[in-house]
Amino acid sequence: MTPQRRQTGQLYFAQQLRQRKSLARAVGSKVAAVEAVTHSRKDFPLKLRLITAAAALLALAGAANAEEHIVQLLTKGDKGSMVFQPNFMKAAPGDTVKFVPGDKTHNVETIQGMIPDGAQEFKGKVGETITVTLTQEGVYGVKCNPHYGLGMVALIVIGKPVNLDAAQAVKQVGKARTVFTELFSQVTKTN
Ligand SMILES: [Cu+2]
Repeated sequence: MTPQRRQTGQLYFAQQLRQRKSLARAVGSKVAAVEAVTHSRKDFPLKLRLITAAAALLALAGAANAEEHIVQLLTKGDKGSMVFQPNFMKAAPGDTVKFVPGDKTHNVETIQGMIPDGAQEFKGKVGETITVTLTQEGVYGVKCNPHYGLGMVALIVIGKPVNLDAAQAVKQVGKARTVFTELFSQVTKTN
């Protein structure tokens, strides 16, 4: 190895060390756990081990922070009939929401125009439990299709309500109009 290459190598490892130290500060003790796993595989090249450790850390950090929320779809709820319970929720990007029908008459689906740009629409079958991961910031308006006109709707706020105006501009059906008016007022009250 020429002196110059050795120096480059030393620089590389100094950089790696700095990166690992800042990563360690950011994620704390998880570094030790991940490194213990990757270092036990001696046949792994060092660079690959570092990359693997960084990827595992990111996955760990994401999984540790994401929460699962449960929403029931009920014929008779605490606050009346044909309801999502709860029908208003604030959550963080990356959180999951599990929609659980109390009986086989309800479904959940996104309402057109009531999800953030870049977010994916979702639609469960009647009686089906579905779990969705909401990553885009904004409000998500959902309905039970058979009971939409009876006001069976819900609003989920992920991070900042960036698409609030667009969602509020969507024309609603029957009792869903009054329910959404109340749900939107909770967004402005709590933000
Ligand atoms: Cu329903």
